[in-house]
Amino acid sequence: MIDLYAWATPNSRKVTILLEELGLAYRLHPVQIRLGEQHRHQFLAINPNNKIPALVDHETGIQTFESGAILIYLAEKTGRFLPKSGQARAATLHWLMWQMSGFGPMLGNLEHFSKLNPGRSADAEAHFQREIRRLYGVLNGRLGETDHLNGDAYSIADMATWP
Ligand SMILES: N[C@@H](CCC(=O)N[C@@H](CS)C(=O)NCC(=O)O)C(=O)O
Repeated sequence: MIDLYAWATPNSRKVTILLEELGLAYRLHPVQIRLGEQHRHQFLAINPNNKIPALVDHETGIQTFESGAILIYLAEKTGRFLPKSGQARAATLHWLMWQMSGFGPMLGNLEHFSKLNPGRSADAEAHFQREIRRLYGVLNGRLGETDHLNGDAYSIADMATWP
């Protein structure tokens, strides 16, 4: 059985999308981040970085956190949605890293400055808006040439980027 610690957020949804696509049984443990439950010591034992999502797989004894690492773990465990070799594997991993290091965090920063704290820093708002426009341009360009980010088939890179 798999225990998933999550809340209704984009990073958590990446993992529930994959678990549902794989048809794996899992228990969902809601971590209410607005109430600070991610700082409880029981949760820090699973993710010392106090962020959701985190996952414990009792079948293998493995526990892991960071949405991208969880996607790779589950894809490798089941042999699905991450090609085993070649260009499609390289592309799945580089688009996944693109989402994890650029698209996701920049959207989070833009939300922080433009939506949740408008007017606090015009420079930060302009900076993140520029960067997000650029990243959407990159994504639009890629999806203009192929149906799936890795250029081959539906993969964990698409599941990471959609939510
Ligand atoms: N890079 C991490 C980011 C995780 C993350 O930012 N989680 C947010 C919710 S989407 C969170 O737990 N926020 C609570 C907090 O920052 O205290 C991942 O992809 O798993």
